[in-house]
Amino acid sequence: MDLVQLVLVLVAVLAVLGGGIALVARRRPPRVPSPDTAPPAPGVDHAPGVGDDAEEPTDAPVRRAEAVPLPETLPEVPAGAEPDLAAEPAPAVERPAPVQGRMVRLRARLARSNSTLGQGLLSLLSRDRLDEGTWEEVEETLLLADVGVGPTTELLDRLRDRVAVLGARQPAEVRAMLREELLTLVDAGLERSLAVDRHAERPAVVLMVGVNGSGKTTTAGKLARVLVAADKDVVLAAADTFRAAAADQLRTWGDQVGVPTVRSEREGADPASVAFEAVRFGIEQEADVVLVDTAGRLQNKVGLMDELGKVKRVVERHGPVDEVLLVLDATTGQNGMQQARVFAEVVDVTGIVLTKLDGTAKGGIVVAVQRELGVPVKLVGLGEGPDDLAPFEPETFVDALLD
Ligand SMILES: Nc1nc2c(ncn2[C@@H]2O[C@H](COP(=O)(O)OP(=O)(O)O)[C@@H](O)[C@H]2O)c(=O)[nH]1
Ligand SMILES: [Mg+2]
Repeated sequence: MDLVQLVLVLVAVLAVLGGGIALVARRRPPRVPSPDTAPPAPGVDHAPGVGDDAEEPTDAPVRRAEAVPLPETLPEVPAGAEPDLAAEPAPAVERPAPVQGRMVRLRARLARSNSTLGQGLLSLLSRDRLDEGTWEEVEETLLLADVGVGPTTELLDRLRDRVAVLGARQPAEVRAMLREELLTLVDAGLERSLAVDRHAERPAVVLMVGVNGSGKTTTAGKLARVLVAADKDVVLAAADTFRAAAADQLRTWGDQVGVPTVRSEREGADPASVAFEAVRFGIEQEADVVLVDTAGRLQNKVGLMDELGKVKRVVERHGPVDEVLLVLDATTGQNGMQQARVFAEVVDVTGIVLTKLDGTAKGGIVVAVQRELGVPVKLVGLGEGPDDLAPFEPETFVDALLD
């Protein structure tokens, strides 16, 4: 390398370095020292030294390790639990309507769909002559409304007896008699309140079960609103992990009323883990109620039994489940009854939610399913709207049938 080459290389190196420095200098925003406060600005008034802060003022709050609260004991996590759960409370945007008097307000929907049952019976029993043909029509009316064979026979016998005693049948008398008998059939004395009161150290836990499309997610969302209206702190758990859309659907309901939804970001995650984490989150947040939405695929009974059983068992590591609500589509008739039986074998159902009662003339299913499972109908779905869920009231139901 001769001298000329060496000089060229040196010039090139200097040019590159100089350019770089110029670039850095150009990128740095000009720091204008304020005239009245005049502490020396690092990098401007003197060259930066080791340990100098680049941009951050030294009095900026520093997050220290001891400021982060740690739990005393870490809760036991079940095998296979996923850590990738997200629970962010959303800002409350809606104040849902209170639940008092809701079934009365929605009564027109019951009456519309059930007119054949109540009105039909009323007109049959008001006929001048009650011959065998008429009694057969009464029976047919009850069976068509899905009241079920057992309860139908029972009611028929009682009505025959009472009509015989009644003699001349005044319309008001017939109506009163039918009202009384229908109330007996619906079992007005059953306890129908929901177990949604917080325990001393943990929230109440409600499990929603039922087949696909029965209305579980919708009902969980509507129920969250009912509870929020009653000033309860609610957590939703998206334990239907088959499709991400199912969790999105639940979260949309929660977001509307500022209720957090615990979900897994991963499709096909273990539903039991999501439910477990949700209850843990509910305990941490001192929530009143955790509503667990589950999947309802009924490919085979064994698979369903395994999954639902596991969800319940794992959640119960935190404490007993307070309510297991079986969500049934009222329009599915005998099929729905068959499903009810399967679910009742898998989990101890504590209450029934009959959805889509607004779209069916088969209100008799209320009677049939209660009889079959020995469990009360606690809630009824009367439409797709957010506040179209009502506590089941036997009197309102029967009156709606007869008016
Ligand atoms: N008309 C009517 N539709 C309902 C009612 N409850 C739920 N649905 C509809 O039923 C469909 C299935 O509901 P979804 O909650 O997704 O069922 P899931 O599969 O059991 O979670 C949705 O289109 C709901 O809007 C109800 O009480 N009345
Ligand atoms: Mg669902």
